[in-house]
Amino acid sequence: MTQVKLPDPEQLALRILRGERAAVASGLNLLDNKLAEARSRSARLLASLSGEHWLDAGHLIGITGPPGAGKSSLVSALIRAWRSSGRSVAVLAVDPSSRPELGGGALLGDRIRIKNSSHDEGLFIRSLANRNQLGGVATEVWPMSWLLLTCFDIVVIETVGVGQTEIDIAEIGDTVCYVAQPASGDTIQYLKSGIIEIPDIFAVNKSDLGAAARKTAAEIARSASRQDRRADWDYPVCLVSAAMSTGIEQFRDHFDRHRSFLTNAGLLGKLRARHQSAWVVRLLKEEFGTFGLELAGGRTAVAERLSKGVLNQFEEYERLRKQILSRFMSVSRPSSPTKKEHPDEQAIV
Ligand SMILES: Nc1nc2c(ncn2[C@@H]2O[C@H](COP(=O)(O)OP(=O)(O)OP(=O)(O)O)[C@@H](O)[C@H]2O)c(=O)[nH]1
Ligand SMILES: [Mg+2]
Repeated sequence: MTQVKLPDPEQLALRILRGERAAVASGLNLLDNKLAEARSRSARLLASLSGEHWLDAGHLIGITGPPGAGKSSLVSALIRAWRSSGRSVAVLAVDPSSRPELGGGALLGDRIRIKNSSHDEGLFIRSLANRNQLGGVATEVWPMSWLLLTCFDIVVIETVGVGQTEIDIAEIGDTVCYVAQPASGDTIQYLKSGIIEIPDIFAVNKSDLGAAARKTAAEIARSASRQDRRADWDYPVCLVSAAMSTGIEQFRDHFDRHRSFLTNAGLLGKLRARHQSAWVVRLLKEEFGTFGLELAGGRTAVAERLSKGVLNQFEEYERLRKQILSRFMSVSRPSSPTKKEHPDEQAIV
């Protein structure tokens, strides 16, 4: 097996901050690499990229919704609107790898790419197979989004909503948008579930279908207004058509409005800090289970430590990870040295 040479993290960070495409791609590869050496380099890379500005740089947007609702088409339309106002955009398209209806064809990211110029320097698209068996968003997506936030104005994560995905995306994005399919069972299910509490913006795509789209928009507006949520945000429901390019500018403006709302209310930094903690806790739990988390002091203690202004959560994660591993070793270490001579006995412990 050929060994891939891992990049020097500090040098790579400098190149990423200069906006070099190849460096961004190689940074994402590093973050996606699970080998021990890659992980420690990832933490160094993110440490070099981080700083106070992390808490208010760019805009991280999650777009979710049922299969085929038109998420990729809408992202393409939004990209054109953002690019025409001079803003740079990065997209992470999370592909549910096990979807047979895709027939092994184009990855979601490729579909977006086809509709936009692949030679545009202000646009970066990466497809990511979702390896999370439980249908949620894989934990790599979060640090990847953060890397992209250091060099793009807007970072979009597109995922197919399957319950857990929406919950996960709400722990990543500054703004979450749900794209509904007119007159679909998925949307009705969605309205009945508690998940409707998550999105900040709703879009009913395919408004060119007429009455069905209008009816769905009215149903969503009714359900959304019944939710006991923030009184100071209006949870807009937009009727849009990616195919006909209608309603796109107003739709784009709601994203800006939501970001301004978060900043003006002093919520953006707090939200991101909370998302950082949630990510560390989730990753530790995924890797070591509840027992591992207990060895690090328990969920509440970890979240509390992280909320005390520790800026680089990635280094904090590595530190906690080492702490858990060393505690694991001391818990599982046999108390009597003679046990070493009886491997069968140790197996029982
Ligand atoms: N009539 C109509 N069709 C649309 C519109 N937008 C997208 N579509 C069609 O809907 C289908 C799905 O579009 P996508 O953009 O791939 O939808 P998606 O939600 O990203 O789909 P997945 O990522 O596969 O879940 C395609 O056949 C599009 O051509 C629209 O505004 N009107
Ligand atoms: Mg798509």
